Amino acid sequence: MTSTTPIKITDTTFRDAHQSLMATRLRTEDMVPIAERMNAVGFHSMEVWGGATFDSTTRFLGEDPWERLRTFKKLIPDTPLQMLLRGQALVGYRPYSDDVVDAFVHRSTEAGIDIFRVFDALNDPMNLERAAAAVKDSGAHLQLTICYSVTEEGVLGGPIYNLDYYIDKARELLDLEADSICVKDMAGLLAPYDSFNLFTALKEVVDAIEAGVDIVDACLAPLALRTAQPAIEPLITALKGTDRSTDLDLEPLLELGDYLETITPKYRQYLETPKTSVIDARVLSHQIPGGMTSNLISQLREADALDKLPEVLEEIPRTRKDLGYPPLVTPMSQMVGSQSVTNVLMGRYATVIEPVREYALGLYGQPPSPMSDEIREKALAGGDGNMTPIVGRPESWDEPELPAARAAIEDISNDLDDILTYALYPQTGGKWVRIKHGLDPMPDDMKPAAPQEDGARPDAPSAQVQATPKSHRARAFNVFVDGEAFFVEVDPVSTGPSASAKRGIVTVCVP
Ligand code: 3PY
Repeated sequence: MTSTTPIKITDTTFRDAHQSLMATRLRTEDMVPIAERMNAVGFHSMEVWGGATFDSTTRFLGEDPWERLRTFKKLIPDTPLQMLLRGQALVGYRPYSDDVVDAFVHRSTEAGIDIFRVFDALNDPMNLERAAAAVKDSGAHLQLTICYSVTEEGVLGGPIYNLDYYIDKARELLDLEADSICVKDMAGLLAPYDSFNLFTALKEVVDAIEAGVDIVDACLAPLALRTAQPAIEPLITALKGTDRSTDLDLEPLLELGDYLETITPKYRQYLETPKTSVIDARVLSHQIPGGMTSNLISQLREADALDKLPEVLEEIPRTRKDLGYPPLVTPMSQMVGSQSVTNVLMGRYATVIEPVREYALGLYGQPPSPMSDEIREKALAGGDGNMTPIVGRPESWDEPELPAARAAIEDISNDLDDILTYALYPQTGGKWVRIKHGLDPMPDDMKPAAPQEDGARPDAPSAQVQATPKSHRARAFNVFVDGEAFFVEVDPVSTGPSASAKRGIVTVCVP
């Protein structure tokens, strides 16, 4: 059968796949070798930038995010490049001023972005407006996003996340002149029949533009599934011979997958999972998207309380309810996760974290359902006295932030790339700008590791061994290296989202 309406694929391998599966640690040097072949596949688009990649490159990888994007543009000239933009929060965790939003969007377009997928964690159009206008102004494709969420029932419907809610949202996005609309199902919650009903209803509203499910996100098999996206390869096979067949060849994709298999051992510490199952059916109740898991685990680990993870997973739906059922996506996922951890460790709302206070003040927009009065009062009671909630656009967004950023690094650089990096992340971005311009050395832990079978860093001054402590909170181990016994006291090495410490295995370096 010839395909009359082929499904198009947005490949996420270079962005959301590794963000979801390996804490956004995939380095440019490991993507470059296949970039030209990815360009030749025939994807509708490739999501290669945005989300957490900006933060991760500057904070952990010692890479310039702008240079990464320009490199991709050179190697991938024929496939539209796509980025994920968090509305007014851009690629950060708080809303920025309008001048930063405008400059960031225009600079991203110049550097190579063709399609901006713009979302807001609260689905509040106020947080999308400025970024949407900037994208239109820059001439790029504006893909506006509805974050898909459900309440405890786990299905489409009920008083908040029902069909009317999503149809209203779609209308709001059309008012913002969306070129296409994306339904973002961060944690894989959308059930098949709900999906059918949702897209049938949306189709009626958005018939002026591309209707129905035309494009799906997927990624190459080695970085697929678990907390990442579905794999492209079985999708192609499953649709073969139907009128939605993709027109993509399987063979080149298999070769690209073979390449990824050769580099993934370097990232083993992020990929390792304490569970055998690739399916986490509990996601239907805790609703935690992939990227949030790593944050939770590192926060608990820092507090030496990894054993509290099950309690935190139970607390998250309660905290989310208190805050008015925000969809769990950045930055709300971080906010709900951090407040839940605080609630478990210190007692419920004994401490209200600053972002929750700002949220209660209305600085993040309006929640889908009202926040609990009791929690709002608690949040506002602990502030600086100026605690009257605002409705509508915060005035602070009108106050330019770029001049201060420009002034802060004027002795180092006057390149807009660097000014924006600093404006978004004054601490970690600022540190990176100093490293980039040779004022500070590149820290060892930012340097790339060369490929090795066992995933160990070749430059590590020590042997790497595995030791099994008596409890996962243990700090002292008996370990054997080449048959010789050592007694060591260590902190578990950060293992990213996979938290191998949960099953009591840590990797230690023995001097
Ligand atoms: C991000 O905001 O980085 C996301 O990937 C949200 O899904």
